[in-house]
Amino acid sequence: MKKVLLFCVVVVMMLALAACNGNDKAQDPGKDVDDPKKVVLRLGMTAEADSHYGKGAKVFADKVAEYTGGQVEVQIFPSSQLGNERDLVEGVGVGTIEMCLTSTGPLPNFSSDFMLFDLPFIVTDRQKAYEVMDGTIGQEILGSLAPMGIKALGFWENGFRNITNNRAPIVSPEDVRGMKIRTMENPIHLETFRHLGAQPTPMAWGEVFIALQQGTIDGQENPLVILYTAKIYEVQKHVSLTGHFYSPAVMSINKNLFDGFSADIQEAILKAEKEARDWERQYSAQLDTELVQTLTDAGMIVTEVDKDEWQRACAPVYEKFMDKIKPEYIEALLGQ
Ligand code: EAX
Repeated sequence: MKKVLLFCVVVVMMLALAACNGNDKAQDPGKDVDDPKKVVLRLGMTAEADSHYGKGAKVFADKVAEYTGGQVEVQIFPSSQLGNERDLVEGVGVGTIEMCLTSTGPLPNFSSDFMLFDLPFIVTDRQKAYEVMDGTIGQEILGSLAPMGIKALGFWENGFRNITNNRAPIVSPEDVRGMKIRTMENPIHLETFRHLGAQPTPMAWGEVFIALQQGTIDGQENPLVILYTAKIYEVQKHVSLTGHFYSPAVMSINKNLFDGFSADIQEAILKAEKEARDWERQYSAQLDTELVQTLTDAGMIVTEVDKDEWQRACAPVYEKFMDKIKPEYIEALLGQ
């Protein structure tokens, strides 16, 4: 009897030990339980899989697999599956997810340096923006997220933002007066539409389609590729090509995780990110040209506007934020 009892105790202890080890593997984020040597990087985004973010992330994932010899796998989670953009940034910072690709819109909530890009019409030429973003100023701004636990790898592109609505063609700045326009959770975006007389409504991207469908907001503003891939044309009749804000996007990875990689793996990820970033930027610019006709064919009424008139109307917003943005940053973008 004693031998049977002892045998049962040993078996239970062995099972408990195995379960504990199994749990350790399962709880270790970024690990593949079937292949402990393999690193899995979950990459979250709010945009759709067929958007510029989604296709650029696929190029990144393929290059990471190639350059690491399959040691690192990037798994892409589009359509806000892992949360809205603020959740994604916070998650990467604390390590609950490994990577994200988000617009810079919510980033001033984490580092005011990112406000630079939100000033209306501060960017009118992509190439000049790329020079600043890829130079010392851009790298300084990316580095400002490090205290958050985030290694911001590079600036990708979301694009020039255009206003949509269901009431009537928006031609002049006064046409948005009184309109409930959804904006990102960004202080300059909010102030700009407030200044124009609209009722700006900050909202996570994942809630916008339903809000437009139910009419709780009149319009929103985004690059054409977001309008197309998120099917905004199904719930919005008009788009005006204001291009009032230029949105970069930022590819981020948890800093502790990245710093813990070997030099070879770090080099492979950095090489893959730069090549995929450049691919995504040119793809985004190409779509801006192609999608005017595509959205027209999808039933939207596309309105050209006098951008100089819009730039003059938005200019007073600058003075409200001059004390929050380094003057040399603004000169670098305007002076290019
Ligand atoms: O980053 O929230 C937005 O309007 C963004 O453009 C979208 O999440 C893609």
